[in-house]
Amino acid sequence: MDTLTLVVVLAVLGLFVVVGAGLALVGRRRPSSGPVLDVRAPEAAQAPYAPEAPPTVEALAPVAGRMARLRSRLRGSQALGTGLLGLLSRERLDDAAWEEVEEVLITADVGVGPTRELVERLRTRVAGAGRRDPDVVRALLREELLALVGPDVDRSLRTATVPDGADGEKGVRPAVVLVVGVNGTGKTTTVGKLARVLVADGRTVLLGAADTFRAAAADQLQTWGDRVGAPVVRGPEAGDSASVAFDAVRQGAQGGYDVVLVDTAGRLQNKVGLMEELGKVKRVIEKQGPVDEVLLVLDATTGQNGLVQARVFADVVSVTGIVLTKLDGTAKGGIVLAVQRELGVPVKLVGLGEGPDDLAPFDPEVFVDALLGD
Ligand SMILES: Nc1nc2c(ncn2[C@@H]2O[C@H](COP(=O)(O)OP(=O)(O)OP(=O)(O)O)[C@@H](O)[C@H]2O)c(=O)[nH]1
Ligand SMILES: [Mg+2]
Repeated sequence: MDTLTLVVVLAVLGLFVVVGAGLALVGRRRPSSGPVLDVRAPEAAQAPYAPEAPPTVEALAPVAGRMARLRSRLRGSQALGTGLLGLLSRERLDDAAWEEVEEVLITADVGVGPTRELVERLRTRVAGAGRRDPDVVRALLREELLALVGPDVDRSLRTATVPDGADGEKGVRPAVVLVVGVNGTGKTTTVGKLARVLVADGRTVLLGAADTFRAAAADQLQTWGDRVGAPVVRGPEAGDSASVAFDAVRQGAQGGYDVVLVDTAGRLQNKVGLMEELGKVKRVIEKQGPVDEVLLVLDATTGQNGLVQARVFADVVSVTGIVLTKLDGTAKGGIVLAVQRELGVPVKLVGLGEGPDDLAPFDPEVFVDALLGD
């Protein structure tokens, strides 16, 4: 083989190597199975570590007129109104009939005192009216029930910031709301729902998880807070609930919040030690300033037992408003009347379901109309 042949052979071999390598490269880029779509977004493929995204804050339902919108949930309580209307429209309205009226009221948890008062007034007015056609009776009953509920009572929640004259400065401090009640009445749920109401109203809200008894309690509150963007002040598990409450109020003031809502642990009203502890929670908060609202949460389905609870709590923490929960699950709406009478404290909010927007400012007219099935 002369030199020229050798050069030609080497050149051809070189060409094969180059072409082969080129084809191999192309082959690797484009597999034989045809075009491939890379489903990974380029950023995802290269994204650096990112902490968990913050929870999405929910859109909130308007608060005004909420009880009217949720009125159908009061269907259970309608038995009271329709029962009364039926009795009052009877042909003969003798003593026995009036006793039945009393029975209906007592059975619906109206309570003995308010029942007597209502029956007396109705007797007088029915006698005075002369005629008893359904419209007249209904109008009378509506008026008297409404008078008993108290249409003009101030039911507003003190949740606006409060002028703070401390140290001669003209600042404001957050309104402080303490939520109390026996186990399972709906305290935490109410704090969560109320936070939504306030946030929807444009307030900034800080939550205090002063229920340090149950490990899950602070988490439950946190879930509510996250949904509306309200931070939660927590303490160590089984820690001192009064100090968590104190911290929450302090951080609320330092952070310039409008409202601090403090959730507390459920406790039985007959457990003296626990009730004393609740008194301490309030006193410790008051070292920084007054508590503006003490909301007692009562489960409407527990009836007269709720009144016993109410009395004891009122003695320990001087309640300023009642939240009557689970009114959607009872035929005994009369508890509204009884508890106000018992404590001389208005029902300010009612729970009408388990949904996040099922807490409504109490509206006496809507309530009485719902009782009468209007
Ligand atoms: N149907 C109905 N259920 C309610 C209402 N309010 C609260 N609940 C339910 O009652 C149950 C207890 O509610 P919580 O808020 O955990 O009660 P709590 O008072 O904080 O309980 P403890 O912290 O254990 O004392 C939950 O299942 C709530 O969904 C209401 O207005 N209607
Ligand atoms: Mg709770």
